[in-house]
Order: sequence, then structure tokens, then C-alpha cells
Amino acid sequence: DAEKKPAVIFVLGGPGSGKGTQCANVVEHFGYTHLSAGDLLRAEIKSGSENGTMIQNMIKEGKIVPSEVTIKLLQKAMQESGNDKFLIDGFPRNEENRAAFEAVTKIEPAFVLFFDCPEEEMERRILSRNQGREDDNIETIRKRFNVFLESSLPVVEYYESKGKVRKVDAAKSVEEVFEAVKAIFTPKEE
Ligand code: UP5
Ligand code: MG
Repeated sequence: DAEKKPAVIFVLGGPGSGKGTQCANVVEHFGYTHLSAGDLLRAEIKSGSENGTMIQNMIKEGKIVPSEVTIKLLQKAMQESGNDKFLIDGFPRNEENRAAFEAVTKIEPAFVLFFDCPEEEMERRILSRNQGREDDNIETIRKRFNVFLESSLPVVEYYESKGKVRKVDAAKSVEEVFEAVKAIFTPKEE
């Protein structure tokens, strides 16, 4: 059909790797709309929706919310934004998320921005964040790390095999990481 599909970039990386921080920088410089799947799920809890309690329990355990819930929230946010280019932050988190998003939206990402960061550094960042997130305690952090290694890294590997991963060393300062991110978003002169 003649309808133009939006441009989507998946922003992936472990808990606390700096996805949200860097997405805010990209929005400012490159005109994307930032959609954090985690933020959308937390807003859904706050709104008192019928799924709220289920989502809250899953986040507390570091588990991945069923994809139909997350995909619906993403689609709604995309429609409401009026934009046609999106940073989807923290999704897809497992193979099922990835396949369902593709099947439902028929959208494939232009590329995957992957923040590579050692676990000790991610843990340090999360524990000093102090934003009152219910999953920012050491017990849940450990669970989030395990889910990331077992379920989310395979998604990065899938896109790696398609040549779609742009990997950034996320252990550096916010400014240094953004320099690397900027280079990825800036069209190269031939
Ligand atoms: N900080 C950032 N960059 C820094 C740097 N370079 N140097 C030093 N400090 C830096 O950053 C984390 C902290 O570090 C901040 O204090 C920041 O100032 C500092 P942030 O940018 O927030 O990192 P981010 O990668 O966004 O970390 P976040 O905790 O949000 O990642 P998660 O992937 O764990 O969280 P998310 O919100 O995506 O998901 C939460 C839960 O929701 C999941 O565990 C899961 O239960 C559920 N979920 C789903 O079920 N499905 C989904 O699709 C998405 C989420
Ligand atoms: Mg985040």
C-alpha cells in the first residue's frame, strides 16, 4: 500500500547502560520521538488500567511483560506523536517481543543502537539513581541482569547476524558516549 512506514531504531542495552539518557540527547539533536517501553509500562501502572497490577508485579520481578501489552502501548504512542521517526528504547527484550512487533506492525528497524556496558558499572549507576523505581533494589537488579543475558542479548545477536547492530562503548562519560552516538546518526560524506 501507499502508506509510508515510520522509521524505527531499537535502542538496546542492559539495565542502567544509559539508554534513556542518550535517547534524550538524540531527540534534541536529530528530531526523533523517544518511546521508552519501560516508561510506557510504568505510566500504564499509574493510570490504574486493568493491566496495571500485572505489569507492576512483572517489573518488580524483572520479568518481561507479555508483548501484546507492550506493543499496544508502543503503537498508540507512535500514532499520537505525529512524528514518523522513533527511538524505541528497551524493546524488544526477547525473541517473542521481536517477532510479534514485526508481525503486528510490519516494521523492521533501520538499525539497532546497542549500549555495551559492564555489569558492575550498570549496577553502580542504578543504585545511585534514586528515582524511586520499584525495580532499583539489588535483588531485582540481579534478576534484571539475568533476564538481559538470557533473553535480550539473543535479540541483539539476531540483529548482529543481519548486520544491523551499531555498538557503542557505554562505560564512558555521558558526553563521550554521545559523541559516538552522534557519529552513528550523522550521514557520512562520500
Ligand atoms: N548514567 C547514564 N549514562 C551514564 C554515563 N555514561 N556515565 C555515568 N552515569 C550515567 O541511566 C541510568 C543511570 O545512570 C541514570 O542515573 C543516569 O543519569 C546514569 P539511564 O539512562 O536511565 O539507563 P537505562 O539504560 O535507560 O536504564 P533503565 O534502568 O531504564 O534500563 P532497564 O532496561 O532496566 O529499564 P526499562 O525501563 O527499560 O525496563 C524496566 C522493566 O520494565 C524491565 O525490567 C521489564 O520488567 C519491563 N519491561 C518489559 O517487560 N518490556 C519492555 O519492552 C520494556 C520493559
Ligand atoms: Mg531507561
